[in-house]
Amino acid sequence: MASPADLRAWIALLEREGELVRVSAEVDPDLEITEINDRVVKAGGPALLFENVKGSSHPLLINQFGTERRMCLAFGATSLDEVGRRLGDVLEMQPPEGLVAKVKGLQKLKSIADSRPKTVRGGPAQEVVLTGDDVDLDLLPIQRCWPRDPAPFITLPAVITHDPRDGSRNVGMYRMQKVDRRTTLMHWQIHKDGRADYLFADGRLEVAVALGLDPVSAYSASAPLPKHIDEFMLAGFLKGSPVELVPAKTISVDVPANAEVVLEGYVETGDLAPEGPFGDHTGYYTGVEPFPVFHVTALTMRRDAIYPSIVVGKPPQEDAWLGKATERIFLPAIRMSVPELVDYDLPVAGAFHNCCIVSIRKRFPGHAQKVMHAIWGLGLLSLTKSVVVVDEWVDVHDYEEVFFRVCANVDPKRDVLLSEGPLDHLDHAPTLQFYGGKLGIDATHKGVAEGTREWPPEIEMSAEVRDLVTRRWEEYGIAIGLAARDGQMRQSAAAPPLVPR
Ligand SMILES: Cc1cc2nc3c(=O)[nH]c(=O)nc-3n(C[C@H](O)[C@H](O)[C@H](O)COP(=O)(O)O)c2cc1C
Ligand SMILES: [Mn+2]
Repeated sequence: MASPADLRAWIALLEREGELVRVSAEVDPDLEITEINDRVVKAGGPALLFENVKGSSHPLLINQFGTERRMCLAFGATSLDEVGRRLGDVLEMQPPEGLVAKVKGLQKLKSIADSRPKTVRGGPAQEVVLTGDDVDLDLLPIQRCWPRDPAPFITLPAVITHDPRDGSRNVGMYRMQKVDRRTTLMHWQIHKDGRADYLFADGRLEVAVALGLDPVSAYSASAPLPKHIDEFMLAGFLKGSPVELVPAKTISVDVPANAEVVLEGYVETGDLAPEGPFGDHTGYYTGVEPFPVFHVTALTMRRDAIYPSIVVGKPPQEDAWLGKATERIFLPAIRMSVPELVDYDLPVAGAFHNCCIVSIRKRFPGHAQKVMHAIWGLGLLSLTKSVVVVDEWVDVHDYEEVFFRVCANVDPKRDVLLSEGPLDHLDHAPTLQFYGGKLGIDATHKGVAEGTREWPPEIEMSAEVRDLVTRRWEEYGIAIGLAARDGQMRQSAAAPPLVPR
């Protein structure tokens, strides 16, 4: 399965798979689309293509990422873990032994080499070119998402900048509050690479914004890569074909040739204006803060451009699946630094950085605390507010089981670590913005090596009796079916010894 080449191919695929509904009734981009979409997202419903949006001749696509199945279709994969393995295979590459391994190794290296974006002559993104006074953001069906939002916001952009020091490209997804026909704000939070490019600029920084990309390129803008790594390279690697770029019309930035819409323009040092409030993915409104002003010098687009949108708000929302994709895709990369990490889960209700559950192969006293500190030291995961550590046999995605382990295995005085450090820009809970408390909960088994009593064995029925009851089940005439045992938690019995004695 290949991933779709552009937004049109993606829409066609969604339609073939019964994953898209076209809405021809006129709808208002002012709040109404949010309410429709909120109901559909929460019901696990389809992507929506609103063909008749009040005040605009361009259709609006929303909820393209709203389920795990659609996310897998986007990546041309059967599971998000499979996408993670594609990346893991390359990260884990060892010097090959023998001819077969060498050939395989070369294929992997080729997949990296082929992932570099490539420049092409032209593309549909520039069928229509509006510059200067002709630039008009009112042409686009930009949504005002929530009642207290002061203006419409562009919500699903791929914002492209170059580091003024070394020219390296950065692509990120940041909401853009519309100010007028030719101006928006750029919500670059303090921990983000886009913000760093802006801060390194002395004067003007050119910015391009691509709207309506193939789903993998769009996803890549949200991926938390180290600063010097180009998100479009990740997109090319995950798609198996390079992102194609064309030179922009009014700035020296290359833009995706397949985009539906491109905004070209610039921001300037010290040119800030109040942004917000905005109904955010925290489930609350984020307050008003100064953010850079983006001046649009050109609007280029396909003749019949489709405008992509997303609404964040109280979880779960569509962005849950962009986050889950990141969680799965980056697992192998995290294991490169934290090899004892078996699995992790960022609960959607925790807005991703409020809680991280990790399972570890525990080998020594204090191992859980080591992993907490590792999480607090890793990229954007460093913003994680609370870390819960469980043993390797616990399913981190089964919150009921995690809750059981936390309740059963924790002595709050001994196993709760209070620390402090950087917190997410949008977190309204800490007393100071950006900085506050961290909570680590060690819900692993302990033992004498950690200065505590002998840990009791977990209750588990013997395999013989389980088999016997399974064999005889029909005989008992109890009509609830064997499924009753499916909810059983995994047992520690099969696991290697805990803390070495
Ligand atoms: C729907 C959506 C909206 C987002 N909005 C913002 C935003 O307004 N500001 C921001 O800094 N990050 C936002 N993010 C998160 C960034 O896209 C993400 O942290 C990304 O890794 C930033 O890229 P960068 O580190 O290259 O700057 C959003 C993510 C999603 C999925
Ligand atoms: Mn980046």
